Amino acid sequence: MRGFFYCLLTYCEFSETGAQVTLDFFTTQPDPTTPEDETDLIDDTGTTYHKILMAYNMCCKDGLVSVPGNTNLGCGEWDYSCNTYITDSAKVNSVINFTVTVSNPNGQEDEYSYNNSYTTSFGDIHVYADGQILTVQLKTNNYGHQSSYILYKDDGTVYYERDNCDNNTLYNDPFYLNPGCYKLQIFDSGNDGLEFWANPGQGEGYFRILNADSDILYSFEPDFGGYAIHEFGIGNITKIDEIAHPFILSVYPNPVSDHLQINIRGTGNTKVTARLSNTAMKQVMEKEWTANEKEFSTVLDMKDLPSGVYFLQITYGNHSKTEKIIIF
Ligand SMILES: [Ca+2]
Repeated sequence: MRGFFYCLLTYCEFSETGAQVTLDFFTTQPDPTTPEDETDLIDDTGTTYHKILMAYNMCCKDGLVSVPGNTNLGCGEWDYSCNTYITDSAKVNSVINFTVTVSNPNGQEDEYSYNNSYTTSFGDIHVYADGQILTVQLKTNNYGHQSSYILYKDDGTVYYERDNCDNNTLYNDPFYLNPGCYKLQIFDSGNDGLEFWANPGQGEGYFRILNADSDILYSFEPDFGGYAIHEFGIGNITKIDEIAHPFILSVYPNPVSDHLQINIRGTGNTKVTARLSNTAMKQVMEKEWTANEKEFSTVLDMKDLPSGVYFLQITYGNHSKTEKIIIF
């Protein structure tokens, strides 16, 4: 049901003692500059305010309305004044806190210690096992041109993009992703998602992630408005040495018909291996070089390979990255 339950999760933790504390609660609806509510917390040495989790629940002013020919219900006008804050301690486990504390600033004793700590909260993300092909599946509705999606790598660069979609078409895009963090974002230029109760004329669609056995690992809510985001990790996403010793890889053009240019920037003096596999994970090419300098470039000849999707794994010293390559 579209927008029936907008909620804001706010996590607060207080351990300081001192003066009375006033908390202003903000939501993104309807006006983020105006506090939705205020609560005075009286701080005394005997009281610790701990793990207060609030959700803001809007009321439907007009009552639920039904749309002829559609079983879904919606609200004609929202009432933002109901100010119903609920606490749900069961949700605390889904929230992870990251706290930064400043100590001994400039090598001196701090004159004002009350602002030395800041806590922010974030939700856990999906982590999928590495070493498997994940398929991003998009089924468009009657307005295929409104749908597009982008798979981003953790550095914000675009790993893959699909747009110019046809109507009522099923797209299956396989990815063999290296361990790391990714963001999958779907867009709808009509701002009414793949499905919306008030626009039954656009038909139905879906957007999801499947494994090699066609099991659904993740499914986007099709009523997502203008866009929806799924952030996820592959494999061991806390592998520190991958972050500490990266190498920069660029591979182009992609799609490629004959010559694939590979450029690497790293530490030099290491072995470089290129392994090319098809979507059945059968290796069709392996090459090896030595990078003597920090900049390394080479060209792979692809023109004798059948057209299709391939995965190019570049190993640089102890680290590797995989790029999806399309040969046409
Ligand atoms: Ca749409």
